[in-house]
Amino acid sequence: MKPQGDDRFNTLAQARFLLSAARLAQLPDDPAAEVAFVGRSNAGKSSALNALCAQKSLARVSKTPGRTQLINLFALPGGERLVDLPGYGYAAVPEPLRRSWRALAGGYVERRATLRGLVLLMDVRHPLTPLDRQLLTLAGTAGRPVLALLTKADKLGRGARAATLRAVGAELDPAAATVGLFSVPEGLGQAAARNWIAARLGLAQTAAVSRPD
Ligand SMILES: Nc1nc2c(ncn2[C@@H]2O[C@H](COP(=O)(O)OP(=O)(O)OP(=O)(O)O)[C@@H](O)[C@H]2O)c(=O)[nH]1
Ligand SMILES: [Mg+2]
Repeated sequence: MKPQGDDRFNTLAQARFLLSAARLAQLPDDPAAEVAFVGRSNAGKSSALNALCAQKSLARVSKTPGRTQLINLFALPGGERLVDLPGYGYAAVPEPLRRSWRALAGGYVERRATLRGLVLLMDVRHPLTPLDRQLLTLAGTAGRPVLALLTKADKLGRGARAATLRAVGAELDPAAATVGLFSVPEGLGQAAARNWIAARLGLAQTAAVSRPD
C-alpha cells in the first residue's frame, strides 16, 4: 500500500530501466548520483531493488545464481540512478568470470565518481562471507557509505534474526555501515532502506515520516 504523500516512495516507484553495461566505459558520464546494490550471487539484490521500487520486474530475479553479469542501471525522474551490480562468489562461476567481476563491479565500487552509497545484500543465514568482507574493505578504502541489509529474514525466526543483526552490527564500523534486516515477503526493512537511499541520492526530503515496517 502506498501511503499518501510519501514522495520518496513515489520517486523510487518511477525507476525505469536505462541501460546495461558490460564495461565501465559504457556507463553514463553525466554527474547524476548513483546508489548501487552489491552482494553475493543469489543474496537477493534484484529482489530488493524491485521491492524498494514497488515493481515486480524492474530488475530480473533468478533462481539460477550468477545470472546478472552486467551492470544494470535504472533511472529516477530527477536523473539519479539505481545500479544492480553482478553478484560475486557463486562457486560454479569459472575463473575468467571472477576476473571480469573484479574488473567490472570491483572497478565500479573503487572508481565510479558518481557513486554515493552501496547497499550490500547478505543472506541473513550466511552473512559476512570472505567476499563480503573484501567488498566492505574495498568500500571503506573508497570511502563509500554502506547500508548492509540482511536479506531473506523471513527464513529465520525472530530470535535468530535479532541475534544475527546484533552479531553483524558488532562487526561493522557504525561510522561506515548501517545494518538492518530485510525481507521482501514481509516488507521488513523497506522503509528504512528507502530513506537511506533517498538521503544518499539527495532526493527531496519532503516526506519526514516514512511508512512503518
Ligand atoms: N524467502 C525470500 N526469498 C527471497 C528474498 N529475496 C530474494 N529471494 C529469492 O532469492 C533468489 C535470488 O534472488 P535475486 O533477487 O535474483 O538475487 P540476486 O542477488 O539478484 O542474484 P544474482 O543476480 O544471480 O546475483 C530468488 O529465488 C528470490 O525469489 C526474500 O526476502 N525472502
Ligand atoms: Mg540479480
